[in-house]
Amino acid sequence: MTDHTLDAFRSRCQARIESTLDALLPPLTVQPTRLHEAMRYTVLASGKRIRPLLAYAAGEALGVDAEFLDRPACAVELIHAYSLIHDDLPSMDDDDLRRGRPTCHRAFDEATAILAGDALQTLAFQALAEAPGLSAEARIRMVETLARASGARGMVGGQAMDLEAAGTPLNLAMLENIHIHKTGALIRTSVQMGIRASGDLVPDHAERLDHYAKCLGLAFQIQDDILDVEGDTSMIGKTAGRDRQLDKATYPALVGLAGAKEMASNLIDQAHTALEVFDSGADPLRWIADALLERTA
Ligand code: GRG
Repeated sequence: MTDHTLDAFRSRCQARIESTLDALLPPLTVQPTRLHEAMRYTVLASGKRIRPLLAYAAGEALGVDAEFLDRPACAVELIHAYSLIHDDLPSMDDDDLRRGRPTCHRAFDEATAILAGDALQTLAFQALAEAPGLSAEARIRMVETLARASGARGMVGGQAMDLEAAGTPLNLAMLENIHIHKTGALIRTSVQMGIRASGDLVPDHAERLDHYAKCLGLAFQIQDDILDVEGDTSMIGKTAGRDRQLDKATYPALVGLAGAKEMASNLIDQAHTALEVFDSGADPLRWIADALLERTA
């Protein structure tokens, strides 16, 4: 490993992520071009790529070559992109802006946006099923992991719980349960991709990485809530969609801003503790954990 900073690690991964996504997405020269344009419009916009970065970082901790994680890392990003398109729809959060640009249904139309999300979801599983260099067993386990994390017992379930809870008072445990599913499941899966790609694994190491990912997923959401309250840069490129208008339960609302910051910081400490047995190969995971607390967008 020649990189010694998060920036260097990120730019090394970024090139792989962007070229893999570009190669996976259907070209604009092929029909139906409007659908393909909507898919590319959303996926190739400037996201933070946290989920694919985590997959590569978990792989690095376990000595997995990055090339084996190109497809798994991008499969998670494709699911994430689909979830953002559907989350922004008028029937959900009803947002006009995403990543600093009109949301997919605003830039195209609602039907195209729904179909683009659908097609991105299936593309994610195709990308995994056809991933080169991985054993059939690794690929099927990745497909299973991603399907579970994205579906009714994972992200979609979390979104459903969130919608059902709108307007009702939530306690901390209820809020945590929503976010563990809605946001956390996919972040956990990103790390799982690195674990699944590693053939030879000490069981304790898998558990530790999974614990790291669980802490990170929750800390990510708490930090998201903190950024919304603080002001704020997190609203750049977004509109006050229904999510924010309904006065939903958030961590700062339940435990105060200082309490939320303390919770996020404790979770990052726990994430670091989980990595204690790993050598410097786990440094990218450590850098990502620290950067999460410092993020402003
Ligand atoms: C509609 C099926 C369905 C699911 C939606 C994840 C999700 C479930 C909705 C996203 C809503 C949201 C804004 C949640 C807050 C945390 C979060 C996931 C933020 C967006 O992720 P980032 O910050 O976005 O990684 P970028 O644009 O950087 O990729």
